[in-house]
Amino acid sequence: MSNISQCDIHGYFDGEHCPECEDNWNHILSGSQRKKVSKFISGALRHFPDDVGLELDESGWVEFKILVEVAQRKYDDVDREAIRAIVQTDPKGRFEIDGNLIRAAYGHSVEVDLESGGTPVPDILYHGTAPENVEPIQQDGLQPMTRQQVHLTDSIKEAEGVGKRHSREPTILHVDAEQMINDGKTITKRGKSVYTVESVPPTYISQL
Ligand code: HQG
Repeated sequence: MSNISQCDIHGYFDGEHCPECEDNWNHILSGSQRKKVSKFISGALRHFPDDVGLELDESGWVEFKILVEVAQRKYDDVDREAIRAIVQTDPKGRFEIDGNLIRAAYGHSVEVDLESGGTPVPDILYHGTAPENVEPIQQDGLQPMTRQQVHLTDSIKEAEGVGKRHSREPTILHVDAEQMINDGKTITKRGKSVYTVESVPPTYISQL
């Protein structure tokens, strides 16, 4: 991940040079620290809130300032501004802010009730997985496994990236989202390019 900097005029940005103008910027966080802290706050909001003393409400929200305190217990040099910068520049839109509250946009294994529907969904979505999962997926469909939802994307490239977390040569599956919606299933956009759904029965899945 690249460093995060801040421009006095245009706000936080990736790298060292403001995309809008060439000057007036300050260093906020190194790429390596950004990655570590981002993983930690994602994990805290998605998987282990209890372990770090966070109490999420039923929709997954927690006060931003409490999340900052929790992150500071582990990384004593991060401050409110560093976390805000991580959240605002996240390439996948992993976090949502609402007033003084923050939550993970998707990816939860803890039970949360995120509101569903309401955003347009492309006709075809993609899912990258390990080749050895393809047979069981053709049998049982895509299941949430340890998470609350199945995660799909509108980008083949991103599906490849997701699949590479599971296998060096991932398989990309096509999901007929249009047909699923016509059949009454709810698919919801989360973050910038992730779409979640309760499950995907095999009939909607084909291989790229
Ligand atoms: C597989 C990341 C056998 C499924 C990504 C996947 C994503 C089955 C694995 C988000 C199966 C679960 C989630 C079945 C599904 N039989 N295997 N019936 N059904 N599987 O990590 O989708 O970068 O829980 O194919 O971008 O890989 O962290 O899900 O391989 O959006 O923000 O079971 O996490 O986002 O793996 O990734 P995961 P995922 P971040």
